[in-house]
Amino acid sequence: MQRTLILLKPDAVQRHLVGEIIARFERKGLRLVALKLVQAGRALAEQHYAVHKGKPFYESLLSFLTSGPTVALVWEGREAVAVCRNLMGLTDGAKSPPGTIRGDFGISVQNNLVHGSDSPENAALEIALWFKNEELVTFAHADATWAG
Ligand code: IDP
Ligand code: MG
Repeated sequence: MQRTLILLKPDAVQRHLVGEIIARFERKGLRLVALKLVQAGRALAEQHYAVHKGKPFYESLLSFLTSGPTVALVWEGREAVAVCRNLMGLTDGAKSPPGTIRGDFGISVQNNLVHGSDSPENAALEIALWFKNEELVTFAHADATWAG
């Protein structure tokens, strides 16, 4: 079963949108594997956004991600990476359609509320970056025969 890393970035926490956003992933039928509140430091932010090093928005992005607590989650389910990316919407909140998280709650490009892994390979790397193995919890899901 595919897994993905989701971050509710500091703007989601500061704007009291944590419950609202988690509910969208939960109601979709994804299964929770791990969840915690993290104050990211510079080193973690640099590793997480290493692919963007050198871009004009890189330093600002690191300041944003370290500016307050982030909620880190791992979700599991069929096509979890794509399912989560679709729930999130486009990077730019202004261009993201209504019904998506970024489309419903934001207008900024940088402060776009959520991060979601963009491939199963990156998901594995990102999950290992944010969570220790023992923080990933495997359990039997009561809806297994219904939700797929
Ligand atoms: P994604 O989060 O939709 O995958 P990426 O292109 O991977 O988008 O960018 C990572 C994060 O960097 C975005 O979520 C956003 O917070 C920020 N970002 C991306 N492009 C810009 C930009 O042009 N200006 C400012 N911030 C940006
Ligand atoms: Mg990305």
